[in-house]
Amino acid sequence: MIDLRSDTVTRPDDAMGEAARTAEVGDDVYGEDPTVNELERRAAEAVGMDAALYVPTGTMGNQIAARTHTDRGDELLCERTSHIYNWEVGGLAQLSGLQVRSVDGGARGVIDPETIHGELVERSDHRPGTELLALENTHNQKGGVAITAEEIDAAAAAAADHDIPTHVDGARLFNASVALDTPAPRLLENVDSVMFCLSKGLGAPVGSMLAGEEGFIARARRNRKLFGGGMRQAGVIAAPGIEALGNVERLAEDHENARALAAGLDAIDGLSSQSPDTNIVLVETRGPAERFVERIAGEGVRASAFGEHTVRLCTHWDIDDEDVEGAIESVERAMD
Ligand code: TLP
Repeated sequence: MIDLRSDTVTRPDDAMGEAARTAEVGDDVYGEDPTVNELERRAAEAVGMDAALYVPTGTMGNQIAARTHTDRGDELLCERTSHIYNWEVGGLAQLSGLQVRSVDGGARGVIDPETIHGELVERSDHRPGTELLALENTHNQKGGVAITAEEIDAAAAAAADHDIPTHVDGARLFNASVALDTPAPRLLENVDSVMFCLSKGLGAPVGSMLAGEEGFIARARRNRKLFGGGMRQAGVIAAPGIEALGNVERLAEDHENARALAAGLDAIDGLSSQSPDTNIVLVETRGPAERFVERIAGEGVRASAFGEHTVRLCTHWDIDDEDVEGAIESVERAMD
């Protein structure tokens, strides 16, 4: 089976297993797990922020960020197809009492500064007040689009004009960084917080990081406990996370494989696919996406239906160029 449903399906390698087995641990709720502390230090450095917090999932990282930046009843502005709004079980409403104002970010999923100026709501006796702008990089649902530093700067500057902070859902931030050849700290120069996942292209079995300035992370740490994410001897899972931070450059292979996959699928009658920026390939199918996913599963390829006629395939750490060739051949057979 060639599993292209997500880059979350990867298995840890021997180095990660060994790191987990030999990790020095302590109680992280007391701040005493040296491995978690080391991961938090290195993660903050990797994104050019003051401090970082280890969280079990990307979803929790995003939700803690939203909770920490806002008060109940506030509004959060985000792109219409963003993960934080569409795929996190309505957590913004359920966990933080937020109302979402979603706007169209076009083909790339970027909110332009004019839209931000026009959509932000000033707090009054009648209106909630927008208190957070959330961006996503890479943009998952738009097909792993790598948002440039200039695009992020422009959006964050528009929000900052209204004293509103910007959070980046950077589940795949390092994919953007590698694709654009822009260091992650530069991509985040003008934003207030970022979440990135160790458990996607970087290959760790579990874990994500939330980073920002010192005071923000201190408040976020309290909210992590509130959301049930205070872990104990978490060094066992943080140690593979430290290994994962060393896998950034390898992401270029996933991007190359994704481009080859998209080209191969686009050449098949009844399918179309554009060359991706990073590791996410979107394929438009003539028939229903669900049916296409079933048919290719019968030929040994797993993918995710992402819309009525859209299917997502992700390349990742367990997929090499032979798997890509094999996947294209299997899809060809399924389409016969
Ligand atoms: N996304 C998953 C699915 O939920 C769609 C995937 O397979 O891509 N932000 C973005 C942009 C994400 O794509 C994801 C995961 C998350 C946040 C949440 O991360 P986890 O799964 O660790 O909670």
